[in-house]
Amino acid sequence: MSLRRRDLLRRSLAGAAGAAGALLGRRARAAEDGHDAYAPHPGHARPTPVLHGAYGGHATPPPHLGAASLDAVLRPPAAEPGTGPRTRDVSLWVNEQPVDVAHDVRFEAWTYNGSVPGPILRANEGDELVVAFRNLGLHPHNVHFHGRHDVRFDGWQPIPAGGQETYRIRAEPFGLHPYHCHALPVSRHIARGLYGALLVDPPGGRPPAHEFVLVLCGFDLDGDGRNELYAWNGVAGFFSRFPIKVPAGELVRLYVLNMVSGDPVASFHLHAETFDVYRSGTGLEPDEHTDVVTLAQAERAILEFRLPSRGRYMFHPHQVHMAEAGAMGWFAAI
Ligand SMILES: [Cu+2]
Repeated sequence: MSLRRRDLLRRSLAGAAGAAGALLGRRARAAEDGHDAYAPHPGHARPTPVLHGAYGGHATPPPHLGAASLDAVLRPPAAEPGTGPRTRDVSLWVNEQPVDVAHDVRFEAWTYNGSVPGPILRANEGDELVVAFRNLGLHPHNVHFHGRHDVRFDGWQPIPAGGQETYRIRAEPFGLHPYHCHALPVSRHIARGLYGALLVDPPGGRPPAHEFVLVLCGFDLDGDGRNELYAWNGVAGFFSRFPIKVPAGELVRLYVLNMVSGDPVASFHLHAETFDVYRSGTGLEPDEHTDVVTLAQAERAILEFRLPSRGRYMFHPHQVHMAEAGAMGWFAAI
């Protein structure tokens, strides 16, 4: 991370902490006074002067969150293989509300259904999603799905504040598809948090596995168009504090989606193991076998692997400034 970005991040986080963030505030003030409370020895490179925590935990989650606090956006609804195409009712609403994205960091977010990212949607290929959309915000919003569907319901048309719309979206092809707001300027509406994941299962489903959704988020805290904080599933440092527990030797399936606005690419990197990559999840044979998969904005992949022995396996974007600013995490094989 460049000095400028580290400084920005320090100042952004310190500003968000306010008078109540005593520890961070003291450190930030000391740094601004020319006394760097972090510098271990004169002449050493300055460690990233933001927050604290275990290795990789330069940002920590709000203390009121527990290990299960992100389950709604981490653990997908169960697949329902064997059920024929059917109609599924989906309710999506937008509101504009602050969300806690790290300890002492409150972000003026725009959300689907109250969270960033929005809810995980899941369907079988061929299902029809009847999406009842309500705009409870103060700006025009909407919801646009990736994938293949009737262009009349593509969702780019702005729905005014207080308005509503019903979208009829065919869930196809099978794979992992983002949904997001497409109101102008789109970059702002995505950066504020209006996105989520739609999982579409192939006919017959996929083999049983421990499944998790990981959506990479970027947060521009000071409005300069650059992200100062990054997070898997909306809370910086969450999976550093609360590793994702999986049984050793059993199949793990990740649905990984890059919704960071403002950085051209991000990646997912797993330590000490390799994985199969199904790009966009639209095939049943892996596209590659590797330990890092790079995703441009809105790109996604399904990853499968087994962690062979008990231990902690680190994961993070290999854009290490993102990892250092909140997007570090662990799997704990137990
Ligand atoms: Cu919007």
